[in-house]
Amino acid sequence: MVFRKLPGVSASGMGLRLSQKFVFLLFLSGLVTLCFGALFFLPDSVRLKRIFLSKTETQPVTVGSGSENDAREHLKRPKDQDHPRVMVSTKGETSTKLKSLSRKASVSHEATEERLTGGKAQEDFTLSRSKPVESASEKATSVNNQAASSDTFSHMKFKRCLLKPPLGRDGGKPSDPKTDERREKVKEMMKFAWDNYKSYAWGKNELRPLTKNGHIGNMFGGLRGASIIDSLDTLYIMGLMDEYKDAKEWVQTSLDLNSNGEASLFEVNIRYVGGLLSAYYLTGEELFKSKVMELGEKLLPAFNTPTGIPRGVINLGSGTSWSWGWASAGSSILAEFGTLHLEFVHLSELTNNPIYTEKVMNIRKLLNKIEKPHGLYPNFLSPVSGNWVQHHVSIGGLGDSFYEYLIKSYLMSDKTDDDAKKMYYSALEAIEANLVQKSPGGLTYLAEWRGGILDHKMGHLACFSGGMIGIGADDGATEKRQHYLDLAAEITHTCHESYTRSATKLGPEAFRFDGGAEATATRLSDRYYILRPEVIESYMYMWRLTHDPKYREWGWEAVEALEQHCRVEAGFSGIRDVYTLTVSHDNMQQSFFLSETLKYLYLLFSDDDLLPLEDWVFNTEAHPLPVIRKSCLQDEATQDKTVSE
Ligand code: DMJ
Repeated sequence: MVFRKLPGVSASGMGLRLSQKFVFLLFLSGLVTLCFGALFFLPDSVRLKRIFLSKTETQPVTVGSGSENDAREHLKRPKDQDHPRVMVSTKGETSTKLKSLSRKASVSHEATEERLTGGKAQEDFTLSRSKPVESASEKATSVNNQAASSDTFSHMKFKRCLLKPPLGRDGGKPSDPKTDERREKVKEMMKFAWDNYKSYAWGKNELRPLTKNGHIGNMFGGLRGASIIDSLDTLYIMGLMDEYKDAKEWVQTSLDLNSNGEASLFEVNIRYVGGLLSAYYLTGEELFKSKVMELGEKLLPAFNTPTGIPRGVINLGSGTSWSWGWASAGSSILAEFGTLHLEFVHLSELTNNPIYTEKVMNIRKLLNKIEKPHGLYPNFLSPVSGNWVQHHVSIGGLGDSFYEYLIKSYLMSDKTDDDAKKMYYSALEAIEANLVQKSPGGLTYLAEWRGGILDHKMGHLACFSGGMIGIGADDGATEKRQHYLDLAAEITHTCHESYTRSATKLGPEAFRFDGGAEATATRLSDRYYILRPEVIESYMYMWRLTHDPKYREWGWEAVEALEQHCRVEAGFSGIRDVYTLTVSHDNMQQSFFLSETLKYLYLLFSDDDLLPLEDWVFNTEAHPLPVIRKSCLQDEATQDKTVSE
């Protein structure tokens, strides 16, 4: 390199100046680095630090209602959406008083965990959102599922393992003309509900029958078409084939699983996963199988918690999960994390990937091990510490379908899942010892339990238990079988009473047995009916178990009441007060009306060979899932056995 000589400066002098400058620059840069580094030691509040070190990472966001009162109101409110027999409405636009979920920046997930591990499990109604960490096993899942999907489940073979044809000899058509006429009426109701949904709310989650538009709500994380997915199997078993084809085509062309919203893990599981699984098993359409496999995989990150107990809310796009803002101290809800088993076991069957079963077995293991007050399962559990957060026990909202899934897991396993069986019968014993009560008027009911104190209230949601105790009766201890059947009948009778004691002959959301009340709502806020199925569900099971004609009569009373008070020009609507004949409609046709209420009514008026209980178990949204006959499925010899369709 050639230096041009500056006038008056020797070559050596120029070299000296340059090295001085170099040293000076070096010193300067050292100083700057030192000052910048010192910023890290300043307290968070110092402005300089905030200017220079603005956060680039995602801030934890909390979602929840702003106060305990708001949250409690949320728990009670009548909804336009539902939740695990919780009155959690998730769905609510029916009451103008009600506040919807609001976001507020507050406690981070980490902070919540710290409190919990510190043993201070206080009531905290903020939602904590956690950034998901994709575990090695989850990373593997995605790959595994792809691999598993190529290992195809044989629908043909599955059908050969059924004991009877799913739709019976003649679609369950009853020979008695009166019953057949009633069944046709229920089918007409389904068609009416469906046609109106199709006309005014197609592709939305639910129909608003008064305003003749659609409702999306915030339960399904941006997924659409809840009424379509919930209706697939009902349309199919009713033989409404044009409608079923429209529904299937919508799934094919428009069911977009790449949504990025906040979903209830429970609701997506029971409605979407359950609905797609049933549609696949009943029809053998690969479309439903591939959709449900894709969706199942999106739910897995919800289990990334210290205990493996999933949180209630998940973002289906990012996999981020967090707890409901209204749930005590960032807890998970028994009826939510306890209502995954049936669907997840089937996901493992279809994908040939054990991960789904592992996830729910892990929940089972924890619940089996944990100490239970008086043998009861409280409704709130910390997904961080694995401890109960408070001692509220209910067979209605917040607890209900956990118990249902214990006995149904046993039945669905072809009676091989002995842990589920043991857990169910000991839970039932504890329920009988602590919650089952007899009113002064002789009605048997299930009270709620709050740290040892009984609340003499029974929710409409708890009325599913008549059917549950009924289907479990036969597998109980020999000396208890008749007793369980009697108990199931008594509870179903009480729930029927709650209907007959109202002006509309429909039952309230909750009824009480204190202050002189006998199966009636004493609070204004408990008087609504949102087209719920539970009472009719118990009629259906009790009919199948006893063939006592009163259950069909009771079902027919419900049909007449629905027709008279809930049918409006463009669909069916819930009502705000069952005790007045001047009805006020809530403008919501719930998707479970199509999947459950009308399906159970149709089954009630059908022969028992339509979806026979030897072969099928209904998930909590009334989606039929087949009993898994492992030995038959693995036995090559079954190839030769035939079952006519
Ligand atoms: C349905 O979504 C399910 O039955 C759930 O288990 C409870 N609530 C509704 C119906 O009331």
